[in-house]
Amino acid sequence: MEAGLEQVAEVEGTTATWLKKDPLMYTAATRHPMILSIRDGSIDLSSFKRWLGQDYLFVRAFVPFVSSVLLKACRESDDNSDMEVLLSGLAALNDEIAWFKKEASKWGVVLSSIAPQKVNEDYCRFLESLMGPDVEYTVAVTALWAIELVYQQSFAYCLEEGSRTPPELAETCRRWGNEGFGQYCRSLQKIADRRLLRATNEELKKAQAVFFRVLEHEVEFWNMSRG
Ligand code: HMH
Repeated sequence: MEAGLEQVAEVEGTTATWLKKDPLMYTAATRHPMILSIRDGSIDLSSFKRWLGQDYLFVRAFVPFVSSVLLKACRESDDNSDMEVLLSGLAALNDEIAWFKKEASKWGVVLSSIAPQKVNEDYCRFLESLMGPDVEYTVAVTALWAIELVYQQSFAYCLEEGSRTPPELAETCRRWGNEGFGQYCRSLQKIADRRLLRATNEELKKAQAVFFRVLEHEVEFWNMSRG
């Protein structure tokens, strides 16, 4: 008998089955033309600067979201190492905010005068919708994993052998494409898979919908940045 997706979930994790379910959507988010243009060196620097300013605003909204996931872990998790994984993510965001400021000044981007674009606002509103106490830890941590995964996969691709990423963009790519960040994403994935294995059907459905919504928001965010 052929193995169904549920049986695969027990062996390699629920999240792996989602990645297989809609490979085109996953590729759209992680191999976006914006990323391809960084990788082949053809990127328009005005796109990069637009991305930088908008992503800074996104990350500021991302901090309270990650905090809310940490809070849920402290209250709901069955494994106390989750808290340490999430705390390390939050600590990295402290560095990240400082890095955005430094990078912005390098490129002459004035962060204080940037207004969020609608796509960014919509994504931030989506994050807010996942912060309430009504959203289960399993669903929230799945969203967090998906959000981080897209950046990790996208920027790591720009660092692979044969890529022609401009040297002045390499540091940006390393921020999310480095091995430590890859490890962080795998830790988040493990947490999500562990929780999903014991989730109710309703939670599973919600988590899956949230996963695919994240991919859509990420594609929109790249589209917006590319202009
Ligand atoms: C839009 N998605 C977006 N921005 C980010 N900084 C990340 C994901 C990863 O942290």
